[in-house]
Amino acid sequence: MTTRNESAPLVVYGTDCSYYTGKLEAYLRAKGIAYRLEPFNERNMRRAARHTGVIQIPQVECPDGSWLADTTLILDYFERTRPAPSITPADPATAFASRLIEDYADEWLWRPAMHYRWSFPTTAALMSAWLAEHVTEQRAPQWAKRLFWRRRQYGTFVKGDGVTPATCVAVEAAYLDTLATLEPIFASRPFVLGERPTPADFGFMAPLFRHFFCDPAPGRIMRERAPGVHEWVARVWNLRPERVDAMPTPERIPDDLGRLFATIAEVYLPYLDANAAAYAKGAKVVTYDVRGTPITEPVKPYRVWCRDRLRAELLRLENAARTSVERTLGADATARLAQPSPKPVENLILELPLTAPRQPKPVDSWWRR
Ligand SMILES: N[C@@H](CCC(=O)N[C@@H](CS)C(=O)NCC(=O)O)C(=O)O
Repeated sequence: MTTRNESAPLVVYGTDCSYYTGKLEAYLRAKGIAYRLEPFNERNMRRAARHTGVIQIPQVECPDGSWLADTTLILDYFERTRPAPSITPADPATAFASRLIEDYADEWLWRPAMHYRWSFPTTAALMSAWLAEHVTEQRAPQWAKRLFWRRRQYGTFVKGDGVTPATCVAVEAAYLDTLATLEPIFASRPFVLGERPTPADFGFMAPLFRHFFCDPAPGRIMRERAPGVHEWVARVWNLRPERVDAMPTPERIPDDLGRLFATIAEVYLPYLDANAAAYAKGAKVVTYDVRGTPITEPVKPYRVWCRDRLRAELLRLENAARTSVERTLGADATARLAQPSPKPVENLILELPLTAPRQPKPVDSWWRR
């Protein structure tokens, strides 16, 4: 019989160049939750998928044998089960704003993060060599592994996700606008919503840390244009629970976030609506407009679920909190988000922690079979 040491560290399957692994690690460090990073490979990904039903990183194996997946759900789970020090604002409107920003930041900036990693030849050469070296299981020469990674990542997440010569400027603008939006905010306070980190900071850590800060091409742009954002990445990575505990929690949505909420209201939420409508029609791709640029990309069932989660949180707000959100996001955008998606997506991850094996055919990170 094996005994399980429940105070042992979590095992996080991931890599230290990964977007969502970086977000999760930053959060676990801030909370003081011990973990060990275990490089992913085909074998442990297959094993994780048997428990969680998804093929993606990071995935977490807990000391008691249960499993966690999806960084948004994992943050929620630990905010419930290990609340101190809390990163969830007590004020409901501010908490909602932090979750909306988290979702926007880690979903919408995925494409520019992949574009800056895989479309720029020296960065792509470096990162494909890194992956070829670290994902050791495949028995193939290094050059073939490098080629595999370069083609796979570019094909799936750049070209295959709507980056073309016609959309490239709009995709890059998402990164450059993020820097221009955040730089003045970090000149006046340490975190997105105030003096203490919230889910908004960890959502932004996904693209801004492992890709935009660490990768050569976008890293140079960050250092030149937004040294305050560069400093914020290190600040979030350097959080410790004792320090977080002493930080005052934000009590209201700051009124200088207009540019960020305008992008969410004018670009991200209309995209989520278009994705949900295309999903309801059974379409494989969706075309929508980003400030004058049409973008076509695969329909993502996962993001229908993201939309419906945000909607459920919005509907739970009482009148005063709902009014604060309307003031920040605009009445029209708030009313649109309050509408149900035409066809909801079955919740594939369910409640964490996961304790029973899942369906035999796992989904990918966008919940496609
Ligand atoms: N919603 C998931 C997304 C996880 C995700 O997309 N991870 C990426 C790597 S950072 C991945 O595994 N992509 C799938 C692939 O490369 O096939 C989360 O928050 O954990």
